[in-house]
Amino acid sequence: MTQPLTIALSKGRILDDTLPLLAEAGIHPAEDIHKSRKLIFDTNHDHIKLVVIRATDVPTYVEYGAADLGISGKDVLMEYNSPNLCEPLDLKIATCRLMTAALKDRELPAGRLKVATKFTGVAKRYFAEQGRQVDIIKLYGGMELAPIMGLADLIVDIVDTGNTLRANGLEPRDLISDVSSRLVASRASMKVKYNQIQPIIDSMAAAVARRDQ
Ligand code: PRT
Ligand code: MG
Repeated sequence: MTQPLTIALSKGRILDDTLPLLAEAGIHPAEDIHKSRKLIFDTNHDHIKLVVIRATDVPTYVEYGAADLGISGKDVLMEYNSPNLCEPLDLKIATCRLMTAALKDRELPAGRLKVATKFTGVAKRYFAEQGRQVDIIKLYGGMELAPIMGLADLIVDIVDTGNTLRANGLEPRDLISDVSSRLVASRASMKVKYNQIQPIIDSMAAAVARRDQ
């Protein structure tokens, strides 16, 4: 018998790129996700369900086995940083970059740096690798404001076009990582539910490859 299988989708901008890719992989929600307030959706496959949750919650659902597969930004996965998760496929959607940024033309102080970010784990590891002493200041949004207000010397944030930085008198400095959304699974469920999960990975991989052509 086919066991039920749940895929956790990140809502927001990743979802906009995910739904067409799922469709190309032959997985269609039973109703329009954008028009519904539901969080759980049946699909055209009897055994596959979709749940739509906050991007930052996807790795948690997958790690604890509440969802079998998830779709998450690499930034979110780097911040979550769990050895129990694996990334069987790069979906190449919702691409952007994790970067440091500072006020345009502003020289950074020589000593300890104040770094504002919501990616505190990523920032800690990055500056440790650089051998740079930093104080990390956790913010939940609007990071661009921190250097303007003198709260921080640097921010670590997502950059796509760079327009948000420029509009606030900031400039990108160093690349920390390229970002795209990934299919994520737990190492445990990859073993236990391999026969269920692998066909979905395969059909999504084929859809990604067709786009690359
Ligand atoms: O809002 P909430 O806290 O629930 O979640 P969220 O803001 O993390 O979700 P959402 O829907 O914004 O999606 C975030 C995910 O999309 C990230 O984790 C990335 O993997 C991916 N992604 C891709 C982006 C961008 N591109 C992006 N441009 N996430 C955010 N941005 C924002 C960025 O924070 C900055 O404010 O866009 C602005 C920069 O864009 P440019 O083009 O002005 O440089
Ligand atoms: Mg947002």
